[in-house]
Amino acid sequence: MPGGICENRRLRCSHLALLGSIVATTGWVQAANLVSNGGMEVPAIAPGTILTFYAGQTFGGWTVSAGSIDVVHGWQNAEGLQSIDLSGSSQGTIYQDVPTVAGRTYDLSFAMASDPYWAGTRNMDVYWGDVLVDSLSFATAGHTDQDMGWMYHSYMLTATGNVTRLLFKDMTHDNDGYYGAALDDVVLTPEPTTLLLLAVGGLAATRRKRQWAGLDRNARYTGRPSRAARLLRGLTNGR
Ligand SMILES: [Ca+2]
Repeated sequence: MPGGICENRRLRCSHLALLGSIVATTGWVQAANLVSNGGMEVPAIAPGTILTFYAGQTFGGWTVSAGSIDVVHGWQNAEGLQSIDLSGSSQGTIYQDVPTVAGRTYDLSFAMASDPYWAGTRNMDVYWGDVLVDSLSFATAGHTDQDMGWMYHSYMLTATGNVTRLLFKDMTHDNDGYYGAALDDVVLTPEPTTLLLLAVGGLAATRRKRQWAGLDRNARYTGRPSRAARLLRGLTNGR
């Protein structure tokens, strides 16, 4: 069968070849989380307990660089069985250095809430390399340890080197240091649409911010399909 299945479907096959190239180039299919232990499930601790890590210590890929944090297994989590209080006994900072490609764009998302055992507002800064991505706050009022009110936040970030430091810093100042921002479900993946959009018409790779409430991290995908998704659908339909 000379030419195979593509012989009489040249246009569609060329589209599929392009799609395959895009997928291969962008890692669009099931891109792995570049963050280790983004769900704060390591180390696994006993239900109803906390485990504190101090500056200079590491846990499951994260390094504590200031203050301390608590791994918590007991309150409602955004994902899995554990999350962290970013202020263990003093305001904590954690980071990890992730492999990146200069010029490439990445999707960062995570869930934020607060240690619910003190009624104030929690603050947290997020850094991507030297860039302050966002300064977030979370009001604890109305939430409990079984109704944490997790909020997801997501950003499009461009790397400038082959390693980028992702850092979370508790900025809660008006408590005694034991009640900080809660953090869970940190996911960093290569942006699947950036190269496609560049290929078909250009895109300024800029930061974007979205946020949504609840425990379903996929909730953000219930909105209108992105331009890239619509283009991909057209390609796969042979149009
Ligand atoms: Ca978790």
